[in-house]
Amino acid sequence: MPIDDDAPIEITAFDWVPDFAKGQVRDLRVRWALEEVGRPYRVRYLAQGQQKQADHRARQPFGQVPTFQHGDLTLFESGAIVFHIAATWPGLLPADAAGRARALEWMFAALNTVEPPIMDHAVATLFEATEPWSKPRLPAIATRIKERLAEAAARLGPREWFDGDRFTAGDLMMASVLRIVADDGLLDPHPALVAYVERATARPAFRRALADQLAGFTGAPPPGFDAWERRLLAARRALLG
Ligand SMILES: N[C@@H](CCC(=O)N[C@@H](CS)C(=O)NCC(=O)O)C(=O)O
Repeated sequence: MPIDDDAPIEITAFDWVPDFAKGQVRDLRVRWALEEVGRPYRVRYLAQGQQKQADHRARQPFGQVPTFQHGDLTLFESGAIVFHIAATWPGLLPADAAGRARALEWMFAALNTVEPPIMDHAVATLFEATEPWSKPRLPAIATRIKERLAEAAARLGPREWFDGDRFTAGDLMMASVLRIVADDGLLDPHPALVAYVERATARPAFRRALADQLAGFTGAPPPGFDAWERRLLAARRALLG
């Protein structure tokens, strides 16, 4: 069935997350892409826990956000959603087939090569920071991140964007993934990556997307959250020295 490009767009996002996750929830990538291509959207906000209920699982089988609804099309997976946005409206993909393929290549590189060790780091130093297996895992994770970042920096070289002088959906994903560890100082050995993330996140579309995500956190934490967060953050501090 053809998609009506002008059909309304609705995404899902959380109405509350812990402070450490604010500005990192993956609906930001979708908001950013929509801002880049100039498409308005509305947001269906979920309270914590609602993502696991049947009506949301009908949209997202893994019980997560984001999802994206555009006319009759419902999508999950931020990468697939950003690609759909980039393929539907101009602004995030070059016009030539080779350039489009390379943008897709960088989207996969971000999600499938660079993000996994970065997420392992987040899991070990945050979500599973209190678990006994996290500390022994850290050196191996750190080595893999170091390797990936050095390789990414080597490829970026003096380029403005990964495929040259044009920002694409590939950069949107690479910058989204790299900025996860920017505040931990892991990019600091590579000033080119630091500058790349700064360049990407200075884009007006990113600033609007981030402001809108942050403005959407109007909900309340689940009961018992404070004690849980205090335990996690203390364990994180102990792990990271
Ligand atoms: N690969 C998925 C990952 C989605 C994901 O990890 N979503 C997180 C927020 S960033 C979530 O909904 N977590 C809550 C949960 O798993 O219950 C995507 O890129 O869309």
